[in-house]
Amino acid sequence: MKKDYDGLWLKRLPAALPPCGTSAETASAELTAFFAGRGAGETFLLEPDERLGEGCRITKEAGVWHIRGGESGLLYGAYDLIQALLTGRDADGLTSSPRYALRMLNSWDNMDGSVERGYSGRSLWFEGGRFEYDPERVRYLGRLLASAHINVLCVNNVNVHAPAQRLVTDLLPDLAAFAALLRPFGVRVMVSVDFSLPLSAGLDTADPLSPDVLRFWRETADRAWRAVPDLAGFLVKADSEHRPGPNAYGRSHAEGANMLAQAVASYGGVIVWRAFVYDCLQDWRDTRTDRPCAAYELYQPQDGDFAGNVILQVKNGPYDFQVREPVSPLLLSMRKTCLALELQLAQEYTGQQIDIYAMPPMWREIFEIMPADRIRAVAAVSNLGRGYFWTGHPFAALNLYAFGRLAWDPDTAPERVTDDWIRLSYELPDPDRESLLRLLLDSRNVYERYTAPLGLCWMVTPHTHYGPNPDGYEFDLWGTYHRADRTGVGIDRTARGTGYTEQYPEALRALYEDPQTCPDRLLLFFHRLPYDYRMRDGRTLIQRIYDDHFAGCEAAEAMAETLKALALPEPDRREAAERMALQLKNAREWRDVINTFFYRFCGVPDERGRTIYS
Ligand code: GCV
Repeated sequence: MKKDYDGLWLKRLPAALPPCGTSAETASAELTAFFAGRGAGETFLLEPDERLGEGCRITKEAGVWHIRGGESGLLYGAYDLIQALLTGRDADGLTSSPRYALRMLNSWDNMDGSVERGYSGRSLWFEGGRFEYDPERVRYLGRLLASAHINVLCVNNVNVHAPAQRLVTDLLPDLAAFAALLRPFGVRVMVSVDFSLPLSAGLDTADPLSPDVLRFWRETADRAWRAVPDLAGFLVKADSEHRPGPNAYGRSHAEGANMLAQAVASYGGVIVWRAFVYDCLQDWRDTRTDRPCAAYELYQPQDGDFAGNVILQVKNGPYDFQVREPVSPLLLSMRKTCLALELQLAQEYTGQQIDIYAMPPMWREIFEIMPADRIRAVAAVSNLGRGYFWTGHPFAALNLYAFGRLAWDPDTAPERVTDDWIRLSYELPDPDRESLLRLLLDSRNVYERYTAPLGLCWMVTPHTHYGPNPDGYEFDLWGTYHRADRTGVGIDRTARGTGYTEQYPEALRALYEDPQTCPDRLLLFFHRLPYDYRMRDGRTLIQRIYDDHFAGCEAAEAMAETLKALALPEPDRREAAERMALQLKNAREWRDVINTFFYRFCGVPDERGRTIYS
């Protein structure tokens, strides 16, 4: 029987690709044999050069491919070369080194086997409150991550539920065994910890300034690093969505994070501290509090206060992985703090691995704006699970692959990384490959238009976050409002409004401040406008809302036709077709619900006479 993990882009890569620790001679022989088996007489020589670290250098000398690098550099170099050869690209003279030292996959796996916001099945390594896995499956995972150059895996959810607290106590031997399986692939593990852990251990406080608390964390770190000497660090969600944190003791986030940082410093560990902090008990009547402002207001004044081994992990936008948000101003402003960018591969708000949503074009926009010098790490919420396709939709694997590639080299063009993934995953005739490439690259635009064009956020079904419900979060306590009424829609986030635009550096502030210069795609994120507002293209706002929803839905229908014509192998073809039928249903529902929602407010019919239900 076919294994559940016999797929993804690894299927065309050699199964015995050298893990770290394999001798260079063996690895060279394995690579040579792999290509000989494919009828290509390529010869390889791996030459360890510790000075190159994770980086690598590839040359072809007298017909022989030389790969030079440190331990994981050799591994990455081997993968780069194979991928170049399989995708028909020249690799001679290629030198490569990572832009970001930590390229982290954050799993939101719970120890009962469920995955928060997981759309690909249950956890690959937890079940029944403990580690439970097939070691071969974990090694496959290691290869998968190494091939994308991802070097850290956080094994548990940032919402640390009771059994997961044991990962740094009595379950340490199990964590160590799991880490040992991934180590040969250059992947280190990380653990999410609960800030109130000292309380569960019997202390009467978790106050970061208490000497007892520091001692507790030192002992915890000591045990953890003794069990897993290359543990990458601890990930912490504190004072966020009801999780405990330093605020309960009147302490700042810097004080909380620095105490933990002190406890792990001697082991070379880092504290990854999430900046996803806002008032999740807001009263919708309160129009002065504006959730996107929250993180900057809290953290910017603490810039410079964080220890050198604290990394502040910031979601790409100021809200929460909506279809389109501006880049978080924190990423542009914390000059004296180590930062990590957090992305979400799990398609919580972007189609849940049913609707096609390829992320590289979106990340490109973020990387283009982000200052390279201050960002030390990139993290992504995993989209993996134990379902037949590890990523739900077979095409969602692109997002995992591309995340690793762009975390290594954010200058890689979305077209290039998407094309590479297609070539590695499918042997398609050229026209089909090009159709799939275009389909994927446009998929975010399509999804955005039928769901949430113009920067509209939060019109989703509460809790599940799939499908439309324009008022689902409007009278709720999460700070998630669009404030549509009969006069207009959107929130004024300019200096005259909530002042959010003022958190940006001057050039962006000025761009966003004026609806005439603000990009259309963010218009209703930054501005409150009447329905008859004249857009730059001459259309009214309401007409543009209707047009985008109609156009998005039509584009989804065209996508379905393109998909039907592709010579995809089974079972990918069947799985993609089944999901496409659901995507079309979703697109039509979004179009009709949102258009009707606005039509009922403003009473303006569609200029082109298309059906809008009343
Ligand atoms: C892990 C959103 C999600 C939550 C998630 C949270 C976070 O609110 O809906 O499921 O919790 O973000 O990033 O911490």
